[in-house]
Amino acid sequence: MTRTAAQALVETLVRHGADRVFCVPGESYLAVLDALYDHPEIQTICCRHEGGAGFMAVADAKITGRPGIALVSRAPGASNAAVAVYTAREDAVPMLLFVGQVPTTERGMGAFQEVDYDKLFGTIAKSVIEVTDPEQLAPATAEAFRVARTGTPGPVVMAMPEDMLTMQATTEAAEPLAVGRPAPSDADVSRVAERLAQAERPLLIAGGEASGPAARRALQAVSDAWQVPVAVSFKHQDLFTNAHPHFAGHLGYGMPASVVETLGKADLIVAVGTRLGDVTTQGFRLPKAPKPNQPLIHVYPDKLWFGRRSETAIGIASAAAPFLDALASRNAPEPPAGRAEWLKRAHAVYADLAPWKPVSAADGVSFGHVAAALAKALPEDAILTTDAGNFSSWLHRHFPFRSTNLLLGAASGSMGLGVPAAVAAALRFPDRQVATIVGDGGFLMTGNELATAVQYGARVRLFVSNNGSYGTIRLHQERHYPGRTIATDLRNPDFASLARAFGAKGLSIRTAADAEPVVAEALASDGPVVVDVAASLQHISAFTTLDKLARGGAR
Ligand SMILES: Cc1ncc(C[n+]2csc(CCOP(=O)(O)OP(=O)(O)O)c2C)c(N)n1
Repeated sequence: MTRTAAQALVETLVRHGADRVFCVPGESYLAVLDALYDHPEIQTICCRHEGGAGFMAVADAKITGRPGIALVSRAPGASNAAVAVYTAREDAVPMLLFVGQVPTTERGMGAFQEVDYDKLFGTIAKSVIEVTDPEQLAPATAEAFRVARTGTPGPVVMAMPEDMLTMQATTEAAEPLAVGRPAPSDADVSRVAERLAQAERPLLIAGGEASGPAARRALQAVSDAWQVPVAVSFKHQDLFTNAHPHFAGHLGYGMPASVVETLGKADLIVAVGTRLGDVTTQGFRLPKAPKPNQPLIHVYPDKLWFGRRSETAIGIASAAAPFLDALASRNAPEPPAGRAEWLKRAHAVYADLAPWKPVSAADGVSFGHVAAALAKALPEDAILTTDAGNFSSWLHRHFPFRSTNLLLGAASGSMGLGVPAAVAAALRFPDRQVATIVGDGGFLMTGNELATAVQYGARVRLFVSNNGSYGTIRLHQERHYPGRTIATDLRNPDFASLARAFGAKGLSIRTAADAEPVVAEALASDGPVVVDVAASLQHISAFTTLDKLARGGAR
């Protein structure tokens, strides 16, 4: 039986278990859309901007562990989607971006909306494939799934010339290719067990590759059995229950110097499922690059990262879950005498920062009131999504994440993920609470996807920190160019009215006293909700104020 290449592509997606794709339609890949029409087992979510569609695919991949899929039109659509491709690479998330291309007969002629995707995505995608032979589209798609998931997961861009898509293909839809899931050898685990048994002050740093439910359970089991404190990498604060006495903090932005000082006293670091990036290592100081102050054991599925930043004593090419499982099942000996004291010191890094003290502000509500109200009201399995900006400092500082929560943020630091990630999460989990915190800057970048939430009934709760500023950049201006504020003031719409115009519920938090009742009302609502928070700019982050900055105060 023959089929068009586009039909073979969609059948291949079905065979790979794809059940949802995010798109903005384009004339360049009409044949794929038409093939999707015949496959209702794949839900096609029509978005409002390719950045939003791409971010939804990134978030969906973070949730399911399978490649997130976005389809976009040629050059203009592809350019709009680039931020999500970059984020998928930075966050090591498997993603497939299918892009239309001009007909093969016009390729190289500078045709309308022709672009060389190898060049456009060359440095941000893991791989770029342009398929010109209709017989190859299905097998190339299977290969794209494999590449996106192998080693360091990442984005694969598939360019599809318009005429190729409608040509007949005799090849069957392609079956999934095997993806190796590297596991440690017994000898590897023994070497780690020996070092751990001897260390007085070990520290485990867990990252995003350890975010599946099995890895979370095994992480807890290792920490309990081996009496090891656990710090978590940037934007992965949900991997380990923060209130647990072994939790040693979130290695994100804004951490006081004392964090590196205290945790840097570790005499062994075991990094699992993290690439030990710049933010997590607090500027390549924990562990120190290029030569750490203590032996570093690095466990990651891709050995490319061993020794790349910091000298590695032992590198184990393994996924987090099998390594942690194997380690948890070893008999842990009684730890050395100083261990209990070390656990206390490591937990104090988090515990000293975490308590929230209500503050009053003359120019609005400190966003800490919202974080505190969310902490009080959200159930244990709530999903939180964040955008990039200072408002997130209150969440990271004061929200006591549990390993049953799911936190979706961009380690790439890209603004714009928060709202699309909420839509993707609410579609996956219609019965769980999905709360988003986003700035007024980020909300007007991809908040248009509120329309997508309304259209598909995604129950998102979006809390907008309306401080009238690109606050993060304002903070940097205050530090480096005090009194010379430029291009950071924002004049905003009333986000609650805007929400109503979209067909969502619009609420407002105007005073600190509004925080708890309005959060409760938002969480009790049936459909999508936007809460406009009149946020204080004076309280510019959870760590400082404009007045302190003006006095040359730290942070
Ligand atoms: C796509 C993108 N553009 C620009 C930046 C630079 N940037 C980082 S934070 C920020 C301001 C965020 O403002 P807002 O969303 O209002 O949150 P706030 O910092 O005020 O809490 C900007 C412009 C970025 N990280 N990503």
